Amino acid sequence: KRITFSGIQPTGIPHLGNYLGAITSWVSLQNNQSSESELILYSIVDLHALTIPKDAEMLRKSKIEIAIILLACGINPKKCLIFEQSKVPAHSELSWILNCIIPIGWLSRMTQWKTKIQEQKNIQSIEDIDISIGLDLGLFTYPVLQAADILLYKSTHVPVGDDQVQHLELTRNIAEKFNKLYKKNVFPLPQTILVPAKRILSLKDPSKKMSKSSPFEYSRINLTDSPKEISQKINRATTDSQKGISYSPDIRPGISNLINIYSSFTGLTIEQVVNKYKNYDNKMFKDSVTEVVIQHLQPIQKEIEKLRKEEGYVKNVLEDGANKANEIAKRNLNEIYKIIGLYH
Ligand code: AQP
Repeated sequence: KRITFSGIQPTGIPHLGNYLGAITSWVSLQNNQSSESELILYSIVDLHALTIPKDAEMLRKSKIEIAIILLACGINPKKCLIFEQSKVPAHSELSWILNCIIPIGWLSRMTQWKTKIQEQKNIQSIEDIDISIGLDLGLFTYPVLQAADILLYKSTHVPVGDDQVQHLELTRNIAEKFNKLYKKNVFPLPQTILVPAKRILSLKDPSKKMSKSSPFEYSRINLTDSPKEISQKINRATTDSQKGISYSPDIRPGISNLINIYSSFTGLTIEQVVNKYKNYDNKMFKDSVTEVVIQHLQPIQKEIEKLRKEEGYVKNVLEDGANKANEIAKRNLNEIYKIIGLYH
């Protein structure tokens, strides 16, 4: 049976990275299900959001806003389960069990916590970061909870952005270790499903990914940004002074990022985009990117406005999703508790 799981953190408004790196593939997976027996779960992972301290009221609002945005982007609760992670306690319970079999070394190699600490503490080189730097345990063990999210449902497929590839590899290692330890094939090894868009980069500093939690508002385009904001942010995006438009992520990361965004929205290949715009200057190309982004986001934004007036419906969708997810999660956790000797 094919079981797909993915999550998004309610740490702010989803941006183009979340959209092109994850949400679009969530929608197409949901629409291209091959059989009735397939199961798809999309979770608003609020427990993960606690790894970056948040104002409680903001977190509450953010969760509803994310649910609205997912629905507006085309997530259909008739075809998949959409739910809040904290409404399914088995995520935390399995996470503890997995914590007990994971060496600290596996986690210390992960780059996500290092990048977050680097930004928080304004450290120049990622090489200078180790676990003695004043790191919260939750941020460090984030990938363990993520593995629990995935393995709890015995997921076989996980659509994520390029930035999560390392965590998925770790999840497979954890599943393998658990299966070996208890001599049972409990967890399938989940496959990573990557979208062609790969990593969308920060408009301010294209050596970093576009991120909800970056303090720099103009580093990202939120799905709710007005046409004026989109235009201002793209115009301000860091590029270079080289003439013409060419794709070279190492040498011209800023321009290449914009080409990637344009290509993802239009369906044109990178090559086709470059051919079309090679003689444009940066400003003219930025205008074209702006136009495409605004045009694409317009219907989504209309739907967001509509759903904002239907909060009751959105809450019902989440409750229904959590009820169904809980049923599966409890059954699987029960089996795991028996295998490891907690239950008879
Ligand atoms: N810049 C990105 N490019 C491509 N994909 C991305 N994703 C995130 N940023 C990019 C993908 O979006 C999904 C949901 O991400 P998340 O909210 O769970 O957490 P994240 O990966 O840590 O995303 P952010 O925006 O950077 O959030 P913060 O700043 O709160 O940590 C994932 O599948 C991710 O790959």
